[in-house]
Amino acid sequence: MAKLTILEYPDPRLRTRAVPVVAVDDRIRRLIDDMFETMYEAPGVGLAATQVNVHERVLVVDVSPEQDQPIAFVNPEIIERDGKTEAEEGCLSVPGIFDKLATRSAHVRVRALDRDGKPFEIDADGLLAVCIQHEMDHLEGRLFVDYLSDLKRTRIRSRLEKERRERGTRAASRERSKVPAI
Ligand code: GNR
Ligand code: NI
Repeated sequence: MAKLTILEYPDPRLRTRAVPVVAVDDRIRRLIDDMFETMYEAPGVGLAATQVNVHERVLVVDVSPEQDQPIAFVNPEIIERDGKTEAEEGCLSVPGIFDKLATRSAHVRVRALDRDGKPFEIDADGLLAVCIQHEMDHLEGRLFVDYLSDLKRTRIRSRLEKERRERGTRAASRERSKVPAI
């Protein structure tokens, strides 16, 4: 298993629309395992392949308190929606930013393939429903900040770019200090 690098907003690769998985083979099973490892280490309750720069329709979630109920979805489709819910959302690709969205369905029924390529359906509500919708947005190249006002999104983008610059400067000065003076 390997921990993968999570892309961060405003990385343009997060805007890629993922293509369907053609065959659930060992490559996809390895991707699923690596995505779970990356999600649990982050830690997060969900992860879409888009976030680790793989543009195929795979997502993983685990919203259980003990983080012991992993669910992997390949080629997921929402086949029923019901109700509306407002929930505070965050995203591993938009670190440190949380905001309330009013755009999610309260219940969804999802059809997908499991890690053996076998079709299954699941009824979700609460955090699981919100999380699945959040992950399916990633597969379309959409982020939760897209539902916020332009002003908020601009502020979030500036803040993350500034943090990234500061991180980069620290790494660069550490690197420079290793270079001998002569
Ligand atoms: O860890 C995560 N928490 C979360 C909380 C509320 C709504 C959605 C999420 S998903 C997020 C992990 C992530 O970025 N998945 O794409
Ligand atoms: Ni996310």
